[in-house]
Amino acid sequence: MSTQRSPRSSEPPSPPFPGRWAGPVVGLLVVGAALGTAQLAAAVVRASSPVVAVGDAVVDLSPTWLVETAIGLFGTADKAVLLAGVVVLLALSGCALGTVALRRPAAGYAGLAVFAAAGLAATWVRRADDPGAALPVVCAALAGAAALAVLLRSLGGPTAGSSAGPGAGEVEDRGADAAAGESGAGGGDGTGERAEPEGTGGRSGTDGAGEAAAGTAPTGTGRRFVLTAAGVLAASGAAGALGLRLPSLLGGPAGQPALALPAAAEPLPALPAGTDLGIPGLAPFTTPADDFYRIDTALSVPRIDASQWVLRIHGMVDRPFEIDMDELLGLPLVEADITLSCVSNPVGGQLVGNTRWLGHPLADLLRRAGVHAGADQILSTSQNGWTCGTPTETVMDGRDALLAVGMEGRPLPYEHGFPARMIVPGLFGYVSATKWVTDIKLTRFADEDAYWVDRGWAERGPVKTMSRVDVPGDFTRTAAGDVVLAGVAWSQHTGIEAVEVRVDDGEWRPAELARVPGPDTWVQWVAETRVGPGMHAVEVRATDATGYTQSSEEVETIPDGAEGRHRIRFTAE
Ligand SMILES: Nc1nc2c(c(=O)[nH]1)N[C@H]1C(S)=C(S)[C@@H](COP(=O)(O)O)O[C@H]1N2
Ligand SMILES: [Mo]
Repeated sequence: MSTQRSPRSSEPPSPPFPGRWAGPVVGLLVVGAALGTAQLAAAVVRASSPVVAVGDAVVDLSPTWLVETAIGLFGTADKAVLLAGVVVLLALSGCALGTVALRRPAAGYAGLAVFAAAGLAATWVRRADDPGAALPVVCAALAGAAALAVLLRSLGGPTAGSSAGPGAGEVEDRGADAAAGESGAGGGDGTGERAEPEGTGGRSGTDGAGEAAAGTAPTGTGRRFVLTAAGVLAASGAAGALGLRLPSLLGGPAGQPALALPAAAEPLPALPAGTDLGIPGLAPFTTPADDFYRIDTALSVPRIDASQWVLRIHGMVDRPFEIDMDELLGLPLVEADITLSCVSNPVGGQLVGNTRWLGHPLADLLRRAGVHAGADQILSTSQNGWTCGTPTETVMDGRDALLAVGMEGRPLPYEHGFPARMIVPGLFGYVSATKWVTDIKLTRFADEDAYWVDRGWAERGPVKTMSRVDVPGDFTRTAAGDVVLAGVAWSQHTGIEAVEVRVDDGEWRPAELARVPGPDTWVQWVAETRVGPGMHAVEVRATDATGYTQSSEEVETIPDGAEGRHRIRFTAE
C-alpha cells in the first residue's frame, strides 16, 4: 500500500490521472450501466427492474416495526424514499466497488457477482413462480462487468489492438501509476491513493509506479478514459430511457388501461344537486381518480392484461369456480357511491376518497359458489400476493359490496386495482378493498390471518365515525371578520346525522350538511364564524346515525383506526 510519488521536478505539467476520483467514477458508471440495461431487460420481459425487486424484497423481509416506522415517517412517500434509498445504496456500493476494482479488477468482478447473487435472491423471494423475472438481474450483471472491463482497459490497458485482458499492459500501467503518484494541479487529487489497475494477464509483478514518469501517457489515458466513460454513460442512458419508453412503444399495458365497460344494469341517478358545496379548499364530493389516495404494498403497480385475468372462488364452498373478464362483464353490473378510507388515516388525514364504483355484487358470486356455514372469512388475494380478510356476513348482509371494475364510469386505473378489485362500504380498505384481486377463498378467521392482521392490525376493521376540517387550511391566514368553515365527515354504511363545530373552545354549534346519495359516502359540511385578528382554533365532531358522537379521546391508528377530533388553527389578520 505504499504511495510512491514521482519527483515533481521530473514531471511535465500534466493533469494528474487517474486521481482518487477514478474509482468512484468507474463504479458509478458500472452501476449506471447495470441499471440502464436492467431497465431495458425488465421492459422486454415485463418484469420489475432490479431496484424495484430489491425494494420489494426489503419490504417483504423487513420486520413490521420497521415498515410501520417508515410509513409513519414518510407517509405515502414511503415508496419513493425506499426506492431512492436503494439507488443511493447502489451508488455508494458502486463507488466502493470501483475503487476496489482499480486496484484489483478480480475483486471488482467478484463484487459484481455478489450484487447479482443478491439481486437474484431478491427476485426469487418475490417471483419464484416466474424465472423471467431474473433476466434483468442477469443482464445488469453482464452489462456491469462489460462496463467495468472497458473502463479499466481505458485507464490502464494496452493501446489499441492488444487484448490481454482488462487492465492489462505495461505501457499504460506505467502511465496510470505514475499519474496516480502525481498530485496537486487540477481538480483530481491522487495524494495517498494509488489507482493500480491490475491486469488479469499482463502484469508481471512490476510495480510501475516508481519507475514511470511518462508525461504523455496520463494525458492520452485521460482522453481515452473520458471518451470511454462518455460512451458507457451514453449507452446506459439510452438503454434506460428505451426501457422506460418501451412499454408504451410496444403498446402493452401502460398509461390508462383500456377495457370497454358495459353500462350498469340499473344505473344510479345523477348525484342529487347540493352534494357538492363547491367551496374552494373543501374536498370535492367525488374525488377525481388522479387524486384518489393510494395505499398498497406494491412498489411496482401490477399491470394485468384484462383478457388474461381470472378470479378463482374456492375454499369452503359447494361449487368452486373461476370467472374471467368476459363473463364478469356479461353479468349485471351495479353502480354505488362509496367512500373508501384507510385504517392508517390519522385524524385530519387525507387517506379517504369517494367515488361512484361500477361492479358486480360480491354476494351474488358467493351465492353461486355456495358458501359453507362457518366460513366466516373471505380471504382475498391480489395478483401480487397481498391478502385481505373480510367478514362473510358483512358482504352478505345486503350492502353494496362489489367486485368493482370501474370508477367514475371508466375502468379502474392501474393504481387502483385494474382490472378488478373489491369494495365493501363500512370497512376499512385493509379488510375489504383488495386491488388486482385474483383469488377469493372462503375460510375461517380462526384458521388464516391476512397480510396486515399478521402484522399486528385488527382482524376486523369496521370504519370509525370521523370528521375533518378542510377550510380554513391548518395554519393558513385569512382576513378577520366572517370566515367560512367547511369539511367532510364520514361513517360509511351508518351515515352521518350531524356535524358540530366550535371555535376557540367555545360552544358547539351545528354545521349545515350537504346532501348525500346514501349512507355509504362522506358528507360535506359548512359553517360560518366571525373572528377578530389573531390565532384561532376550529374543532369539529360528527354524530353518526346510531347517535354516537366523536369524543375528544385520542386513539392511534394501529390496531383498528384512529379516533379523536380534528382541530386546526388559522390566523385572522
Ligand atoms: N392488492 C392490494 N390491495 C389493497 C392493498 C394492498 O396493499 N394491496 N391495500 C389496501 C388498503 S390498506 C387500502 S386503504 C385500500 C386503498 O385503496 P386505493 O389505493 O385504491 O385508495 O386498498 C386496499 N387494497
Ligand atoms: Mo388502508
